[in-house]
Amino acid sequence: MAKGAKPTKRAEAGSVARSGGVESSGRAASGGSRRAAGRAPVGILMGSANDYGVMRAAEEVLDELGVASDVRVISAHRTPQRLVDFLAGAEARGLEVVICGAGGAAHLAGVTAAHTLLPVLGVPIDSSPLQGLDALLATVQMPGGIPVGTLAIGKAGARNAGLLAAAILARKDPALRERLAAWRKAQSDKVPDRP
Ligand code: AIR
Repeated sequence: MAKGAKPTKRAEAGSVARSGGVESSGRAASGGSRRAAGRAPVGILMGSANDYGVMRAAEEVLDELGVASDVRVISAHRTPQRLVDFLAGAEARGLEVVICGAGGAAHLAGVTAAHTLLPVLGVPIDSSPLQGLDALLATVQMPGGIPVGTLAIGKAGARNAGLLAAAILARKDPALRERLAAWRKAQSDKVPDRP
């Protein structure tokens, strides 16, 4: 495993059967995700380990939906070769969607999109004195021809990136689609009628 890659120590947690990296049961998360287990269909990249406080929201919601993710610290600037290496075998490893979170001059999602045909979702991280506005503009303002689906700044964006990745996978996975529908219903049920 590349230096800086997140450990897979939680990969064995739970005993839910998997199919192609997506759990075949609708079991909800029980506090631990299963990173890089088997052929994880979603990659979660972040420019710094300091971004994990935000990006774990993507990992957690995918875990709630029974979708395995491969979580890595990869910087487009500080570890460019690590990014190239990670993406070189991505499709062969079963990756289907890549989520990228970075702050400041956030080029991670854009450079990732330049190196893969997989859909890339970008999460601007609010780690700079500009509170993520710099990362938002750097991530969203891609030149025509290389798309990045950009989410909101910070945790909401990371959570939505996870949900959007699941929605993409659910197009070809009816069981995941059902879990996503159940997740949405549970969310609705939690909203009180009155304050
Ligand atoms: N970053 C790292 N390499 C390229 C970029 N844009 C970003 C990280 C992090 C911010 O720089 O995504 O949000 C600050 O990183 P650090 O490690 O100094 O805390």
